[in-house]
Amino acid sequence: MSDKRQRVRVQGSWAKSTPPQRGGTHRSGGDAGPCQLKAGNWGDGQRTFEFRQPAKPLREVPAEKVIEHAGEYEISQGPTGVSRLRLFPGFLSQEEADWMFSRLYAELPFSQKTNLKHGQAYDEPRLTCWYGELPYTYSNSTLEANPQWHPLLLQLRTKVEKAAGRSFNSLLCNLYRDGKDSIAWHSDSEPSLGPQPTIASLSLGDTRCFSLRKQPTLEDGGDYTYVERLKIPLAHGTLLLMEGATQEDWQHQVAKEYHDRGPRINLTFRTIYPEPRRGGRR
Ligand SMILES: O=C(O)CCC(=O)C(=O)O
Repeated sequence: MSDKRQRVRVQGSWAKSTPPQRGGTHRSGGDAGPCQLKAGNWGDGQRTFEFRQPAKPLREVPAEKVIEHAGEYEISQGPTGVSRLRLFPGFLSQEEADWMFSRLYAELPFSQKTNLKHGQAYDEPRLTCWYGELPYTYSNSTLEANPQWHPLLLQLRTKVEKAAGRSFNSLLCNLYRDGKDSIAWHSDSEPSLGPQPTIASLSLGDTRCFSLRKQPTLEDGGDYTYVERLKIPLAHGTLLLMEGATQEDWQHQVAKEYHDRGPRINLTFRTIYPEPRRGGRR
């Protein structure tokens, strides 16, 4: 087993794990199954079975783990370094989170961003707005610089910087209007974010499930079947920090949900460095 697939080391605590998905244990190839009909017994009404070891060892699909308690979680360690999450449920009090959500929902200039993939334009399934001295390009489309921060966002930035122990010069705001809005698997690894970026993500409004999946090893060649998976319910007023190699070694998403969900605002504070303009890697 390579370094990247070492067991996760955790300083906080895992809340619980959900049962394996997609069928639990998988047999990865091999043409001799564990059971085979014995030749010569056809038609006599008494079939017997002979056990044979599978040609290849069985491989477990790791159970998805849930993180829901405050703490610091080293989710992996590898040649690229440690991937770390820090979770602060109740970072904002209920009362604070309530009035901040109402004001930001009413006052932020959310709009539809259109991206480009394989020459095809598509609308993101959510609304966004961007704050920062520099533009931000991802998915072959650019959010222009917007240095006029909303005063409430400046207040929140100071509070988030204190918790993170570092400063941020930019903010991507996402509005998920309902459960159908989402963000697909990606990592925040655009060159303008520099190496090993820290992303500070503050959630307001309805709870949505934030999922992470490990990048597959080279030998798995892009197959995510056996990768480690994590799930974090991001509730009103929760702050999540993604640090170290997290953007290099993991991807994240907020999937669509098919039951009622109210609106949710997610504020992701980042630091952007100047770079020649080109498309991101989402
Ligand atoms: O809404 C979230 O919690 C995640 C947002 C996100 O992944 C992003 O803006 O890159």
